[in-house]
Amino acid sequence: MKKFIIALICLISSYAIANPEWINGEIIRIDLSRDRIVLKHEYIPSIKMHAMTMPFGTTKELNLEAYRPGDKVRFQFKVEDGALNITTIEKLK
Ligand SMILES: [Cu+2]
Repeated sequence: MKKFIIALICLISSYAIANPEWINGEIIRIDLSRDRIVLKHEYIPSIKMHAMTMPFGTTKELNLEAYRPGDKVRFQFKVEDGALNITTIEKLK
């Protein structure tokens, strides 16, 4: 039983590392020319950041042309050089 629990904990923690959390937000502004998006995001547990409106870095691969201000989205991000950069984004229905 103890072995099983340890295996389970390892599984859960590796899952958390391989699968970054999804954060819900709303698009406020999109700045394609500067690869930047301003999002109103909910609380982010992993970095204990309270809900706020702030800019995130983006890449061309995210195809942000398909998004408009006011869209409700969920996204994943990584912290690079103190900036939050979006790695995945998708619209919420
Ligand atoms: Cu923030």
